Amino acid sequence: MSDLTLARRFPPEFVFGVATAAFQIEGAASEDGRKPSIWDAFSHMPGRVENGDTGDVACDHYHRMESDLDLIASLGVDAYRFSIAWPRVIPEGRGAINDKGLDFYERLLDGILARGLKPFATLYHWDLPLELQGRGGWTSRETAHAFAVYAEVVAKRLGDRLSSVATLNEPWCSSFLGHFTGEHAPGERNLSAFLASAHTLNLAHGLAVQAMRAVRPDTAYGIVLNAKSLHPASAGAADIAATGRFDAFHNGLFFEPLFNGRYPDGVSEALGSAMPAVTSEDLAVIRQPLDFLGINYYTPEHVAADPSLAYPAARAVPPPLGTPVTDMGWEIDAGGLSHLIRQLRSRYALPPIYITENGGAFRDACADGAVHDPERVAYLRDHLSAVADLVEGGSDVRGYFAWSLMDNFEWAWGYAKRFGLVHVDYASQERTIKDSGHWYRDLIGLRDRSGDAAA
Ligand code: IFM
Repeated sequence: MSDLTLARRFPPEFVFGVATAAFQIEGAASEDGRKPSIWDAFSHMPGRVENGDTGDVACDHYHRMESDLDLIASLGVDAYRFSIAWPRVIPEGRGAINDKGLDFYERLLDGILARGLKPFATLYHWDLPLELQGRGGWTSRETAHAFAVYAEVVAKRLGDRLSSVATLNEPWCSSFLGHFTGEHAPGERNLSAFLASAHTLNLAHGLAVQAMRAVRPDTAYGIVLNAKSLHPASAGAADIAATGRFDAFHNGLFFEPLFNGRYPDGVSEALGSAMPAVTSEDLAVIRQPLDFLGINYYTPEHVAADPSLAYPAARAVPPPLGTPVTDMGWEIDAGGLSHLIRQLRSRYALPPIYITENGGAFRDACADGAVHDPERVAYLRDHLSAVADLVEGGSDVRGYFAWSLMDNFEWAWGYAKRFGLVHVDYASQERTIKDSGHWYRDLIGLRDRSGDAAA
């Protein structure tokens, strides 16, 4: 299919954007009143992040915000998804508000709007104020209430400029990777802590939506989930049943309370003694009506039964040898995105969906002012084509954000993995638009904005 045909499969109002997150790009870790987050502490611990990388400087976006916004505008996108750093706004998580932090986001929003872009803000992309970690972090219900206060502060000061706010980005990562496998901050490895943090995050989301709606009822509120796109590793009954359990454990812990007001039966039965206390009031708070759901999709997973493991007695197995993968080792399969969205829509009454992240890490080399990244172009083309299939098939998918605007701090991988449409030379902070960035800009430019898109 030609790029012209692909571009014209999207309705004129479809939103094309690029995404980033505060900790991954901002740097300026201790400037203008910002205090440390759990990721500052974690990344400074030996052995936690590849190569000892930290977010101290990152892409220096805090100081280069205006030129980065020019860069975004030059890509021809409609929207910019970014996150607000809680430790800039309320440096200790609760208590004193830092006006200088809010000033930065006010300037950012003014810059976004001045360039005719739509701002899509996320309140929490993993940078919990470190002070709150000392009080139990996401395993403590106090943190949910502190988050609601932070959300209200943002709504009051920035709400007039915000059209769309997601509360949390990928709470599965904050809870599972942060509290169960320990790969992410705060690096805990404990089942009860994982389940408690998942519940606090769900509660924090609900309380924050309530708090922001009370201040700014007209803003669109939602949440961003990295739902797993799961397939049984074989047609055998054991693998099929294992996939169901795996799904409840990883996806159901978030989707069920958010959209059905309950935790999955299987999880509560199997892990009851490890589950936190959950009241019916909590469940009512969590199940707020939402204006949108953000879905981040990168790769599918194949699930096999493994009776040697604790519940869910299942594990993700690698794809067959020879399957194309990204530099993260993640299988490339655009079909996994359509499978996921169709499955979610068949299970839940969902609000309009945005694909809030999608993209690939590849080993890019910058030479003579150019970066040739044909694999990323192919990845984006295939996934956008899957999104077009969904839209044509009647799924209410309203936008797509490429992850990421530019190479950045890829969490436990530090700067070793590059997801950007724009290459960053971390020594000079020079930005170079990769071939994929040019391709994305050209595709967006080929859209039919007249309202009568050709087939
Ligand atoms: O870089 C991350 C992002 O912060 C959250 N979603 C997945 C991306 C790639 O790993």
